[in-house]
Amino acid sequence: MADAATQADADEQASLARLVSTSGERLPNAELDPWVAELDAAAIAELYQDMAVIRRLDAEGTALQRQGEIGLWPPLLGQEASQIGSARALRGDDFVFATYRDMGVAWARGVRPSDLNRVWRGATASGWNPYEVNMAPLQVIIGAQTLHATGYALGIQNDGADAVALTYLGDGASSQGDVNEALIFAASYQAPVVFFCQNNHWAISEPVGLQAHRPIADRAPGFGIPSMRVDGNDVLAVLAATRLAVERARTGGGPSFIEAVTYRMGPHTTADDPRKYRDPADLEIWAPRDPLARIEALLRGLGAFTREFEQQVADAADTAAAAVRAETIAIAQPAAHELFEHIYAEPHSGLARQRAEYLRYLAQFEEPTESGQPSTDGGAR
Ligand SMILES: Cc1ncc(C[n+]2csc(CCOP(=O)(O)OP(=O)(O)O)c2C)c(N)n1
Ligand SMILES: [Mg+2]
Repeated sequence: MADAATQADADEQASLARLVSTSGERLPNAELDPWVAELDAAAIAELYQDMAVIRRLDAEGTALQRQGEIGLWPPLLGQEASQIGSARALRGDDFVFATYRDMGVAWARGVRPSDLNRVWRGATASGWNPYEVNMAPLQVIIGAQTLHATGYALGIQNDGADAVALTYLGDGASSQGDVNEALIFAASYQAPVVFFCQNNHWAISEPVGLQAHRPIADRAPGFGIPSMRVDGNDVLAVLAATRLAVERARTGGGPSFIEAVTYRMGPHTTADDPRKYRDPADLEIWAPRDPLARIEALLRGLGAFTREFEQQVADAADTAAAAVRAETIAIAQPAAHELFEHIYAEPHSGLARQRAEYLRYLAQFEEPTESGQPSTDGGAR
C-alpha cells in the first residue's frame, strides 16, 4: 500500500467500534458492552464454531464449483464475523433479506447448505421455503432486497407485531437507487428494519473509496437513520451492535444502519480473478485481522480453547462439508417445463404459449420414441 492508503486504512481501523482486539484482548466499549454482557466462554465458543463451520462450507462451495457440480460460488472468506454476529442477534420470528454472499447468514437461520446449492446448480429459483426459516431467497439484483425488507417491516408495523426485518447489503449496493429509496421509506414510516452493510472494500473490481469519499455509515443520518460503524471482523462487536439496532426497531425506535467494516479475502465469485485488479499486499494487511483467529485467542485466554473443543469444531465442520457435498451432487436437474412454474401465482395464456414453444424447441433435439414422435416432457432427467 502507498503511504496515503496505509494512513487511510489506519484511520479507518481506529474509527471502528470494537470489543475484541486482533490479539484476542477484550476491549471495553460503554455503548456495546451491555449488549453482550451475558455471553460466557461457552456462548463465545458457539460463535467461533459457527464461523469455523461456515468457513469450511465456503471452501467446499468453491471446490464444488471447480469440480463442475455448481455453476458459481461467491466466497464469504473474511466475512464470517459479520454474518454470524449479525444473524445470531435475531429472533426466529424476525425476517432476513440477504444477498448471494450471505451463506453464513443462511446457516445461522437454519437453511440447509445444500438448499443454497440447488440454486447455484441451476435446479431451482429458490432453494427453500422462506416462511420455514424466515429468510427470503438470496438476492442477486444488487440492493433490491432492501426494498423488500422495508416493505416487510411496514407489514410488521401494520400488523402491530414486534418482529424486525434485517437486510444485508454490500458497500457497492449502497450506491444503488433501490437502497436509497428503501432508506427514505424506512425513515419516513419509522419502519422496524435494520440495514446491515458489509463493507468488504470491493464491488467486484471497484474499490469502496471510489464511491464512498466518506464512511458509508455517515450517509444514514442524512436520511434520519442512526448508524454505527463497527469492526466487521469482530463477532462480539457485530453481535452487540446488531442487538442494539434490532432492539431499537423492536421497541418502536425505527430503522438503524450498521456498517460492518470487513474485507473480501477471496475473489468476487469463482468467475473472478482479483489478481487482475488488487494488490496482493492488501491481503497481508487484512490477514492478521482474521475473525476466527482473534476469537481463538480470546478463548485461549479464557482457558476455553481446549483440544476437545478444537476436535468438536473440526468434527462439526467435517460433518457439514460432507453433507453439503453428498446432497449437492445428488440434486437432480428438473424437467424443463418446471422453469415456467412458480413465476406467476396464476397461470395465464402468454406463459402457456411460451411454455409450449419452449418444449417444442427442446423436442427437436430428442431421439424419436418408438411411436416415431419425440417425447415432450421437456427432457426430465
Ligand atoms: C442491479 C444490479 N446491477 C449490477 C449487478 C452486477 N453486480 C453483481 S455483484 C456487483 C457488486 C456488488 O458489490 P457489493 O454491493 O459491495 O457486494 P459484494 O459483492 O462485495 O458482497 C455488481 C455490480 C447486479 N447483480 N445487479
Ligand atoms: Mg462489497
